[in-house]
Amino acid sequence: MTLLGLGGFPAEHFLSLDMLGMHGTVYSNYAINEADLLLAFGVRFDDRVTGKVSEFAKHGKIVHLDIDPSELNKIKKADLPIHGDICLALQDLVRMIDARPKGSPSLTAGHQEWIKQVEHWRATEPLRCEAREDAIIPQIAIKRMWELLKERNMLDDTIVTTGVGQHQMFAAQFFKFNSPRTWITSGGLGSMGFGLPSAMGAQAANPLKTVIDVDGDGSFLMNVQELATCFTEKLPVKVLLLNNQHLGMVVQWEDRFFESNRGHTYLGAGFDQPPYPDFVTIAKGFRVATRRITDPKDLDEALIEMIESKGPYLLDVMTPHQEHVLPMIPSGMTVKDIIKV
Ligand SMILES: Cc1cc2nc3c(=O)[nH]c(=O)nc-3n(C[C@H](O)[C@H](O)[C@H](O)COP(=O)(O)OP(=O)(O)OC[C@H]3O[C@@H](n4cnc5c(N)ncnc54)[C@H](O)[C@@H]3O)c2cc1C
Ligand SMILES: Cc1ncc(C[n+]2csc(CCOP(=O)(O)OP(=O)(O)O)c2C)c(N)n1
Ligand SMILES: [Mg+2]
Repeated sequence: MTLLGLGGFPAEHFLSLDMLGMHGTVYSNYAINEADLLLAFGVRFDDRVTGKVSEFAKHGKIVHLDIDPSELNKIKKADLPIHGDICLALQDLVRMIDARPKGSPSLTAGHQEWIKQVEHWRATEPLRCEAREDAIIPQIAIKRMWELLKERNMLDDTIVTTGVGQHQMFAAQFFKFNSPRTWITSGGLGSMGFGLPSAMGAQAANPLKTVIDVDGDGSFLMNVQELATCFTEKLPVKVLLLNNQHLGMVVQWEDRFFESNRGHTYLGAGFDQPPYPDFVTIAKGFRVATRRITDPKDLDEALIEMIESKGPYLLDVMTPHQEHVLPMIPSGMTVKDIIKV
């Protein structure tokens, strides 16, 4: 699945390979790279998915189905381009499969070896993150939130939105979306500031659901004034703020590709200073319930307090800025260049 497709197929299904692309799983990228046939339905081969286009899915044949004819053969040449609505096209496909004469060879014959291969990649190259005793790792914060929601049977009634950056990618990787329309994120142009307003819209449309904005400190700051709307309109949106005091995604590129030269990517007031800005004071100013945590021992209790709160809530989770989103296929490169550690 692409970033925007998450939830379209249950992440916990054994055939799910999770996200592909720049920060996708190793196993999905290997599978796309080695597949004989790629059914690319309702996707537009964004550069964060393909990396170097000429090398992407080079091995197999591509069937590309899109409702917008201008997308066909635009970025990636398709062996079979199909212009149509996916709903109707899939219904037609099922009808054609059902109409095959009795005794036709099974469509899944020969898939066993392939599935075994994919299982092997998945077992040997899982998404990795290591908990620390001295700091809350952003991936763990998201993973624990997912587990707590699952334990409470709340997953199908929870909608997650995000800002743009590392926290967005960690959410895509570590929150397992099992149903459509439970995940709202800004891909493509990737607009920081998207998380809170989109959560408010989702909450207004789904008053009985739990809506959680997993946000970054930089992104959240761009529309922080909307806490007032949450308060006045009684929108009980929750914000899980992964506060690394940096424009973390840019810092990651600085660290990996620009010898850690910092270009105004530090947001804090000094490493010996308390967190800046003080989001807890800001939330209090808007009369939004809030709490800051730094100790991993407090994580579960604080997450439960956030999930169970009746009104809007801001949980300010201090996280280390040294964490990188991995795996990563650097821009314009191929699956062979994947960075795993
Ligand atoms: C920091 C950052 C990192 C990112 N990293 C990744 C990454 O690792 N992996 C990743 O996948 N993405 C990543 N993205 C997102 C990426 O930029 C794109 O937004 C995303 O890959 C596009 O997904 P898509 O092609 O499924 O969706 P869209 O761009 O929405 O394209 C959907 C396509 O489906 C067609 N369509 C719509 N309705 C129908 C219909 N009814 N029938 C048929 N066709 C239809 C549309 O015409 C369109 O061509 C990242 C974004 C950011 C900001
Ligand atoms: C409006 C806007 N400006 C700049 C960018 C470029 N950009 C992408 S991610 C990012 C850093 C985001 O920082 P933060 O919200 O704190 O998230 P983190 O990566 O630290 O999790 C920036 C500046 C953008 N996507 N949108
Ligand atoms: Mg940040």
